Amino acid sequence: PDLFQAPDYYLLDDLLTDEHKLVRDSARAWVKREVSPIIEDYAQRAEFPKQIIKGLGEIGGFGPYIPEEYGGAGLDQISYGLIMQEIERGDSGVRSTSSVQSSLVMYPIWKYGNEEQRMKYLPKLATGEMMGCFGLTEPDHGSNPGGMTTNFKDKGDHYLLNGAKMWISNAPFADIAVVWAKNEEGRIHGLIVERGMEGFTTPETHNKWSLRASATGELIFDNVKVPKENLLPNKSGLGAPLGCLDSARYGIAWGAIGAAMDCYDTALRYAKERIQFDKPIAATQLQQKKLAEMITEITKAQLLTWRLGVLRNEGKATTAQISMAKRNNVDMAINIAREARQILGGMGITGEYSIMRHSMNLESVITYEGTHDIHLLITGADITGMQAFK
Ligand code: TGC
Ligand code: FAD
Repeated sequence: PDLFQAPDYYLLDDLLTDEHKLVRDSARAWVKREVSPIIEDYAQRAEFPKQIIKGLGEIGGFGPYIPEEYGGAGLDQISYGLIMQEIERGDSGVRSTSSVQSSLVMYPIWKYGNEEQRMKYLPKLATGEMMGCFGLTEPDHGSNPGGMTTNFKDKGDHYLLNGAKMWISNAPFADIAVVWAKNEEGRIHGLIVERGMEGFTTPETHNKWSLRASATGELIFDNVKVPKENLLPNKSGLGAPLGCLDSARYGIAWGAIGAAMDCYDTALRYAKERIQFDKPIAATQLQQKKLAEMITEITKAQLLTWRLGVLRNEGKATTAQISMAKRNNVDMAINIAREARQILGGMGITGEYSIMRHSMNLESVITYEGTHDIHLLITGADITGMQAFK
């Protein structure tokens, strides 16, 4: 009874295994207990609640699908998605921390790293004892990361790294950064840069109106000497970071459903209790239209995303299919947050309820990991065979 209500209009639970439901319910209970009571305060103060890191690791929030031999939870893609849904029901910024650690730090070390790198980093990242961040975006290269100018030179016994990354989630407190940079031939490679290396700094980005409970910063490399063993050897080219994004975007597609559910759930309860003109506002056609459209859109997104999860379990999901789900679901969630906010009237703008925080958070989610426009262009290129970016 103290769990969130979970809209399940098309009995999606019938499509889940007992393991899926167990994983989801424990994540849900943890978010309700550890995140929801404190998150508004941290968001207001623009601070990341570091005390939740250990718990995030325990519910499988760090590397849910990474094999257990490396400390991961060894779960399938649907369980991964359900964990993201439950975390983002609490806050998109907390889900960001989980996405970055799992799909943008652990995933590339697991997929593109050697056995030594896997054993050195993955078990500690899985528990949260070590935290990571992912540096792809630069001040002059956001949607077009292939144009990056961050670069490294081979100095015999080490690499010399120079450049800067911007808008990096977790940067201010991360112990390591997976950084994408070009070598002397202009080929993109991933390097593991560790806090404490001389010339490496991570200034925090202040005054955000969105994702306030997530720490964002820059990564600055001023002649940083990176040991040669820190280069990820098994994949290079833009496809390497884009492969990580496939995994993170899939998680965001599920996460956005969680934020939408929380807004819908809050608005439905409020509408049933709020009396104006001597009747609940839920009994008016205008508010019913809003609520009915919300549950319709949530249900469509759930089915789309569940199917995508099955395709990913079978190794068949394409980048363009993932783009469609990320774009659709974040757009769905941001619209629901806006409508739900209106149902609460003036109360909707306060921190007493989670809706305004979700609404502001989703402004980042619709921009990061590929903007709303870029995902449309990925679909456009896929169905026409013609790239419109360039
Ligand atoms: P394009 O020519 O299409 O591709 C370059 C090379 O990459 C290959 N490739 C992929 N490989 C693996 N997985 C994928 N998903 C791939 N997509 C493409 C492709 O085959 C090609 O290989 P090759 O061998 O022929 O060279 O590249 P493009 O330069 O035209 O760019 C395409 C575009 C615009 C779609 C891409 O650059 C893009 O997705 N831009 C958006 C950037 C973005 O999403 N940045 C996210 C930064 S990280 C972040 O926001 C984290 S927030 C996390 C949080 O807090 O939760
Ligand atoms: P731009 O690329 O400059 O885009 C500006 C506008 O132009 C957008 O509306 C875009 O859709 C549009 N546009 C761009 N190109 C085209 C085109 N060809 N055709 C039509 N329209 C176009 N990055 C990381 O690497 N790691 C992180 O951890 C990370 N975390 C983030 C956290 C937050 C809170 C935020 C806000 C961003 C984060 N990012 C991160 C960066 C994020 O991925 C970029 O902001 C995003 O990719 C967009 O890049 P940009 O901001 O430079 O916008």
